[in-house]
Amino acid sequence: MKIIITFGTFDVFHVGHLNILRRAKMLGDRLIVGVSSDALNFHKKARYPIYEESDRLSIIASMKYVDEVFLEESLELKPDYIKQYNADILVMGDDWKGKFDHFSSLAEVVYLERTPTISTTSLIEVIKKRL
Ligand code: C2G
Repeated sequence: MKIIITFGTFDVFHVGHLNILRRAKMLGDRLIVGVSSDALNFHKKARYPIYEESDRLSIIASMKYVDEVFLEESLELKPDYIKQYNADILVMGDDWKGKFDHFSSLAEVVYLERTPTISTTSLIEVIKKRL
């Protein structure tokens, strides 16, 4: 049984999010997703997500590729989450390339290519322009 773990905010869910979850699941048997809390997001990006954490958790939990979700409360807790969920592989998009290499003694670290052109930020800009 190979366990995969990945993390993200997954705000304003889009096909780039779907693609990474699908490809992450293909690397193993069980996919666990840490969804960044609203507070963590504010800490990282100085703004709250559009969708609140309980909705983001529900959306991710409903994905057929996802076996379990939990709330990621702190970036510093990654090693604890990896151990807690017995993860064999940590998957992140390649915008994080190199940033998690130091966890390679705990789990294999794999960066998957991001889906080009789409992002939550660009979607918000497009929506704003159309208003
Ligand atoms: N992603 C992608 N392609 C896109 C946009 C996002 O593959 N066009 C991936 C990101 O690389 C990430 C995941 O989707 O692996 C979630 O993206 P975000 O919600 O932007 O996650 P982020 O805010 O970077 O949070 O602890 C780490 C953080 O929680 C990651």
